[in-house]
Amino acid sequence: KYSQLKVLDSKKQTATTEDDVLTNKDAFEESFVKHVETTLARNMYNCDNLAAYQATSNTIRDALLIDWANTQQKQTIQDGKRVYYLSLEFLMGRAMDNALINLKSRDNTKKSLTELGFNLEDVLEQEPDAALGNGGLGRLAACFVDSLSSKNYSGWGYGLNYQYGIFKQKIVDGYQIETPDYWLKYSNPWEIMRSEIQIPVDFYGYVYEDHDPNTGKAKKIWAGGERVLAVAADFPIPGFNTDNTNNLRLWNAKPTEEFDFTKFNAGDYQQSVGAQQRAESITSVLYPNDNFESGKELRLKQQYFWVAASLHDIVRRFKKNHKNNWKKFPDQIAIQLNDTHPTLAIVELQRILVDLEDLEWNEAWNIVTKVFAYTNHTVMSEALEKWPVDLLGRLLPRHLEIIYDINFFFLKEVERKFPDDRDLLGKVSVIEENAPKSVKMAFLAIVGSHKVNGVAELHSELIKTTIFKDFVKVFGEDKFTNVTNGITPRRWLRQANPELAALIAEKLNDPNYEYLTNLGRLKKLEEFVNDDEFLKRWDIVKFNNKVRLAALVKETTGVVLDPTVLFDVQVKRIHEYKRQQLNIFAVIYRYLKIKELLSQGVSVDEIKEKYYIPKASIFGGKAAPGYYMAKTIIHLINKVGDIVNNDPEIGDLLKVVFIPDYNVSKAEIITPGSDLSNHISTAGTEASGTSNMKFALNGGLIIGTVDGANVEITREIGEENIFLFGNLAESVEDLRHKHIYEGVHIPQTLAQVFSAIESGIFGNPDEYKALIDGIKYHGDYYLVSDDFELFLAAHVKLEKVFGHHGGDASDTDHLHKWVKSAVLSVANMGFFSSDRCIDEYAEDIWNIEPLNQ
Ligand code: F58
Repeated sequence: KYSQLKVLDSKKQTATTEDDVLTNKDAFEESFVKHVETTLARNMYNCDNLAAYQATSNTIRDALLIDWANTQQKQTIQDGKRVYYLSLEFLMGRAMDNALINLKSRDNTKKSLTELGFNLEDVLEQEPDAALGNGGLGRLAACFVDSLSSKNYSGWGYGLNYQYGIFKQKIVDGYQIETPDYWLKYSNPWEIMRSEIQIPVDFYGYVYEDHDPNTGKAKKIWAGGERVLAVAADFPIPGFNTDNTNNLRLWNAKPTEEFDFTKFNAGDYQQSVGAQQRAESITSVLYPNDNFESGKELRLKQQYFWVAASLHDIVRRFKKNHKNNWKKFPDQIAIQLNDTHPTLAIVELQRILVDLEDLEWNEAWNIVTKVFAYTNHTVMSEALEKWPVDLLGRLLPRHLEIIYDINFFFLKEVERKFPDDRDLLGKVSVIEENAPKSVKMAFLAIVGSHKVNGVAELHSELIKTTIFKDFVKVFGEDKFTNVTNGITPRRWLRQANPELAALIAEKLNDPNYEYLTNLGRLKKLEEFVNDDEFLKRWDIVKFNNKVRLAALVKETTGVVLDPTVLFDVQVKRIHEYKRQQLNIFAVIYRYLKIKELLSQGVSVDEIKEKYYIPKASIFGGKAAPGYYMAKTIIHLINKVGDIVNNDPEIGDLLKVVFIPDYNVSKAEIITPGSDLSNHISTAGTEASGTSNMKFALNGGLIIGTVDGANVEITREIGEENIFLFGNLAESVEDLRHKHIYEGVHIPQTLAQVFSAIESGIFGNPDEYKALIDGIKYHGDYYLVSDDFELFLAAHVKLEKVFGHHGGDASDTDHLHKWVKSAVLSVANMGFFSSDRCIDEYAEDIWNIEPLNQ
């Protein structure tokens, strides 16, 4: 160990030149020019912004790689426990600005680039988003790896390196059009290809029984089938204010050399090459569903490919240090399953230990269940994974046998514990017996894990009383826990909102921005809540951010927004349960009312004064390509925008825009520029939500339902600083029941909206028929009719507060009330740092501690 440490030491010394590029202008420029000339094979005379981005990122990457190598070496020497976060999605966004911030190199890079004739902001714009995720679940994984590094944990992410991330969304004639996101058009400077790390992964084939020649023991052999290679690509994850740099390993699928050799020999060259391409198709595309499982064979292939490669990598690393000392495995390794997508990892580890390493079943299972923990992200049945036994058995014959055995031993145990409860066995069985017979992945994940967590308090309570209640009976309460989600303040405050981050740093007397890894320190902002000078500065920061957002809206939609009006934002995946339809219906109602007032001769000024303050409704988000209802909602929003924005009578009283292709880098502009954001899901449906945290941390107020993390946000920031409305989760079931048995009551206000749509003012009413009929005649599952007027009332209340903001100076009661609420919100958002979440996982679930630096 001592000699290894010396190696580390000497490495540190050679590292200084690379480190210089972070803080020294000359060193940066020298490296920049070198990369332009050698890496890019260009020269400084024809170096455009794209080349400047590539040269800059290669320069920063060189420095990052030193920290990364040192960290891996240090972690190996310390040989402590490491957590592996298995997620099918990592929605990383852009890497460069984040690296500059975390490495404390932004100022030097900006200055150096200016000297070289470039503008840092323009250069940053060149980077494509790494959009390897759909929404909240994928972005959570990205925040978590940032926190693992920043809080000095040893933690790796494992995922897939999709060639195509989430599709790009275009709006044509008001309709969503999907185009492929070929994000690797230019080489990706942030990925380190590890061609030497290749892991074979098998599919299909058959199982037979053999006997060990030495012991005579029966043994299962999985043979035949098709083999592909998993090749590693590594992404260094820098921490903030620390050298600790973890690894995100994403797998690429490649054909094996001998792939379909028989066909090749038979002279069918074309077919043989075709089959090779099929191998690569495993990692070619991310499935674009949010809160919905499509159950396609290729999806299952992706899942197994990824967990098999990751587990063999983990086991190989363990054996290097600990040989076959399997008892130590759970002391060295924790694996977190991000939803049920990696559940086959449980089965694969049991297979490795029993079939390949010759452990007894119980000994192996004991190890497996100590290693894994499972996070649930939804209670909605359409999003719960189920794999038909036929499909699973064909693709992974040995795994299906093991699943049956796991279930058999589990049910035997349940029977022993609850001999009088025959029903219970059917309720907790991992196998769904009704056609098509299938494996319930969430149940398998629970049985194979030592902890199961939800992602916000309300959600964690709900899973215990609904979808997993029988498992609480079997395993006891303690196995089920809560870890409320969080977001990284590095990206979602410092990077997205540099002006606000700077103002806060100044007020906290914290020139090194240490509060970004100690977010509880925001609390001190409360001291300034009556300081008029401070409130004014705060308001100017918000205004500047609104100007930036207005510029984005102009650029992407052509619509000009007045930055002094209320910016009312709803950006997130489009889903009926998230209720963008509720929002757009309320916008239509507002438009109808304004038109009515105008027709009665009420002047625009009087309307502003007495009825409706001017506002811009800003929407954004993707619909899954096969989700008709979500696409209908997008279409309606766009059509309403066309009519309202081009109505000469309306002017700045109301604008409605849909920002196309909502993604992480757009979120970084939209979030700081919002006055008000909508988190208005039907109570009990949104597990947590994380954009609610982003908006509140950026000084925007929230209108929301009593759902997901809104509940805890309210508790932290105070209910006077948030606009809550709507029916509660506990009433939802009764209301749905009532809709079915007594019919849906449509309030007058909503009926007017429906009539307007049906009259054709927003285009062919047939296009919206399903949307309206779903509410009127098919049970209104998401309770739009029940919450509509409560939503309108919440708006009346909040607009009163906003309308006076910055207004009449004699109205001391209202003066600045909005801004004060914003300050108090930010001051109390410390809890929602993903650093706090990672600490909770580390202590309650993974049993790991931060490394000594
Ligand atoms: C989201 N789930 C939850 N799933 O909806 C949200 O409330 C929560 O804040 C977030 O997870 C993080 O915990 C989500 O994004 C998906 O997108 C899955 C992708 C793969 C198919 C199934 C849905």
